[in-house]
Amino acid sequence: MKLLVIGCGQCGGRIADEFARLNRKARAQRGIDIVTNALAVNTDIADLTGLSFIRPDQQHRILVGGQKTGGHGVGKINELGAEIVREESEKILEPIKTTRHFHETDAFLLVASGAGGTGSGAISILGQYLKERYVDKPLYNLIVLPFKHEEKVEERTIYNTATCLKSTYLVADAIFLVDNQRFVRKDFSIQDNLAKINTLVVEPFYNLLCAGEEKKPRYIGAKILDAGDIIQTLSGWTVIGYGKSQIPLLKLPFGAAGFREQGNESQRGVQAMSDAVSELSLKCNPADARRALYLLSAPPGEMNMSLVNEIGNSLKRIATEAVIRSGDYPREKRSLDITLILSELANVGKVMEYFTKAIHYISSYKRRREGIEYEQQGIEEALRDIPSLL
Ligand SMILES: Nc1nc2c(ncn2[C@@H]2O[C@H](COP(=O)(O)OP(=O)(O)OP(=O)(O)O)[C@@H](O)[C@H]2O)c(=O)[nH]1
Ligand SMILES: [Mg+2]
Repeated sequence: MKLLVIGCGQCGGRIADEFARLNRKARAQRGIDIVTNALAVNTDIADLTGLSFIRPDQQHRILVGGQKTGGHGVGKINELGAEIVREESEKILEPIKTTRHFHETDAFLLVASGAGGTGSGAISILGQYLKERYVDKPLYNLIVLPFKHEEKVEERTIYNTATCLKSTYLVADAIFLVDNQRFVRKDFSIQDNLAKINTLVVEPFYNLLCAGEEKKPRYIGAKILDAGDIIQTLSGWTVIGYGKSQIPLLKLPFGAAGFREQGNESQRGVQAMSDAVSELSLKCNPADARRALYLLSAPPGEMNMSLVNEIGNSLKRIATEAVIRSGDYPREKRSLDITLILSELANVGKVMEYFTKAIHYISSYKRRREGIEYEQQGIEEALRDIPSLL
C-alpha cells in the first residue's frame, strides 16, 4: 500500500518526516516504495527547517500564514490554524496534485497533534478539501494526543484536542489515535523522548505497507495482505500496535525435540500478539473493535498453518466482536513480528473524556466571561462619578 503523507504543524511534520525515512528504508532494504510523497505544512519556519527527510524545497516544506504569524506559529489558537489553511489551501493542494507518482497513491494520511494550534486546526480543513477533490481516495488521519502533564497545566490543550477530534471524525474515513503518554520513557530527555516516540509511532506501518508491495516471489506470503484488506479494515476510531518475539539461534529440528520446537513457535506467536495488544497506540478494550487486522512477519521457515491459526485464535478470544483480516509476510530474519490494527472502535473512553472536559471548559469559560463583563460594568459605573483631569 502506498500513502501520500502530509504532516501539519510541528508534531505532524516530524511524523511525516519519519514516514519519508521509512520510505527510504523500504527502497534501500527491499527495493519498494510505500510513500508516494511526504509533505510538511506549518506556520513555523523553524520547524520546517528542522526536518531531515522531507525534501527541502517549498513544494514539500510548505510555509503558510506567513503574514499572519510572521513565521512563528499560531500559539495554540487552532481556529487560526484552520483559517490560514482555508485561505491558503492552493499552496498545499497544488504540490499534492503534481506529485510524480500521484496515481499510485492508495490513500492519504494526514498527521497532526490534537493539542497544538497549526496542525490541530489545519488537519480537518485540509481533509475536507482532499475529500472534495479526490472522492474515491480514502482519507486517514493520525492524531497525537497530549501528555498527561500538558492536560493538567493548559486548558486549551483539552479544548483543541476535542475540537480537532470532532472535526476530523466528520471528514476522515479512519483516525489512528496515538497517545503520547503511552510512549513515555522515563530515562530520556523530552527531545529524545519525542524523537523516540515518533520512531515507535511509524514502526508498525513498515511491514504493513511493504507486504502488499513486494515484487520478489520468495517474500510473497501464502496469504497476502494488500491495500484492499487494509482499506476494508480501516474505519472510524483506530489503534495500531506492534509486537516482536526473538527467535533463538539454535533450534532442534528432529523428533520429540522438533515437536517441542513447534510448540515453542506457537508460544512465540501468541507472545508477539500479546505484546502488540499491550503496545497499542492508545489504551482500549479490543472487545470494542468491529474490525481488526494482523500481519505476521517471520522467516519463511518459521511460518506454518498451526502458528497462523494459534495467533488468529488468540486475537479472536479478545476481539470478540471484530471481523478479522490477516496475512503473512515471509521477511524478518531473527524475529517473529506482529502488526495489529483494531478499528471501528465503538467506545473510546479517552475520546469521550476530551469531549466531556471540553464542554466543562466551554461553560466555565462562559461563566468567567460573564463574571468579567459584570465586574467591568461595575467599574465603569463607579468611574462615572469620579472627576477626570483630562
Ligand atoms: N509525538 C510527538 N508529539 C509532539 C511532537 N512535537 C509536539 N508534540 C506534541 O504536540 C502538541 C503540541 O503541538 P504542536 O504540533 O507542537 O503544535 P503546532 O501544530 O505546531 O501548532 P502551534 O505551534 O501552536 O502553531 C503537544 O501535545 C506536544 O506534546 C513530536 O515531535 N512528537
Ligand atoms: Mg508549532
